Amino acid sequence: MDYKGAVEYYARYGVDVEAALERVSKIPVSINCWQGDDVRGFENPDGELTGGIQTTGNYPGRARTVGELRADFDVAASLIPGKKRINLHAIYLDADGKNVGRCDIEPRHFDSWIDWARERGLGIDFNPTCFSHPMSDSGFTLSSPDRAVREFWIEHCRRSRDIAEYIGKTLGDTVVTNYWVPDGHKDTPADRLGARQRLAESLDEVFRRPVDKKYNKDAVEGKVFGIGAESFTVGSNDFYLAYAISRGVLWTLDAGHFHPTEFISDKISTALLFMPEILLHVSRPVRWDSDHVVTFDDELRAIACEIIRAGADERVHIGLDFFDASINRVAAWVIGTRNMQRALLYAALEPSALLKKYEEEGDYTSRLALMEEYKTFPFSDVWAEYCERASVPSDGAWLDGVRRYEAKILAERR
Ligand code: RNT
Ligand code: ZN
Repeated sequence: MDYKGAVEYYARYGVDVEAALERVSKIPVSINCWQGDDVRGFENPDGELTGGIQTTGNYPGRARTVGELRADFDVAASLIPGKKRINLHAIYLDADGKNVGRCDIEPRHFDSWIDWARERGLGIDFNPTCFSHPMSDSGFTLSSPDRAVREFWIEHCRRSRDIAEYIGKTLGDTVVTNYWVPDGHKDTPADRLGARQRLAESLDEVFRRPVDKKYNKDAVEGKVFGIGAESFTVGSNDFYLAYAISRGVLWTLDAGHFHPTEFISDKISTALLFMPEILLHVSRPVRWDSDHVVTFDDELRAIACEIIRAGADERVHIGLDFFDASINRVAAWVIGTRNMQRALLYAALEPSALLKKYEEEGDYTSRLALMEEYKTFPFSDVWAEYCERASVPSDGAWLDGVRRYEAKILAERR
């Protein structure tokens, strides 16, 4: 089938393909900068990744400098359709090779990122980095029993928030700042309440200064466990759900931060009923919070469908969170982000009005029949059109571009 044929095909099910293309082209996807260099950043690139998260693999070509990371990102972005943002961590500062501490970071260390993003029409999102640092070696940051440790991380988070607001103001855009801390116990704790109370109090300190929500929105991310923190995570999902609702900040749902049969797609509708906005970390957990590259799987499509069906295009901020060091990292960005875009388009083309009608009528047979038939609608023709209009390859030919870049540039990085 060609595009025209596909438009007619979808129309028979009440789906306006042109409207779907238009809609999806406006939904930004925030691309995780940390896929480009295995979450190392430029503060101390030779340091160890800690905090209970891990990259595995030693594929050659990791970006080692700000310049390399940006060049790699440009190649990836040129192969991805749709609206893009870049998600930065505080450790990706540009300090001209100088060593700047976590509590010494300033807005100016991100000026070159702002210029770079502005030239490309990219939005920026931000994260304080509360791991990979001697002050987090105890396994605790904002919830540490040691006041000096807590104060150190409160200061780092405050500075990160100031930087985010500055980025938002300078770009005339809204930055979403996500707070994730690794705090947890390897073994059964004796005082869960105390730790959670300290975390809540520290976060309240971080958020004390009123911020202009036009320029910065804060989001808090919980999880189940991390490596070395298997028994207890201070910032559990429930903790942050309650915190987000009571403090009016965004709740972050990371697809890898739940038990293996628990899915974030099912949580989106609940969140939308009780809070104005949320942040997603779209990831792919394989047996654990492994942060595999996002694939076009059932859960990814379900996540996209929940956003689209709810009309929550502007209330759900989509961020990607994966880091795979075992494959070409530029390709990893392209694969994961194209899949997110692909899923959004797939969702926008769903004959949802008809499906909802069947459901209201109690006609579950028709609902199931159409849901299954929909899976093989001529989606690839519409996706190809979407890519062509965005001047990016519509099929796997994008890999040729990455391979050329690999041979010329990445292979030289030894
Ligand atoms: C860790 C969280 C967190 C990080 C990134 C690097 O489990 O998912 O979001 O992956 O901030
Ligand atoms: Zn995450």
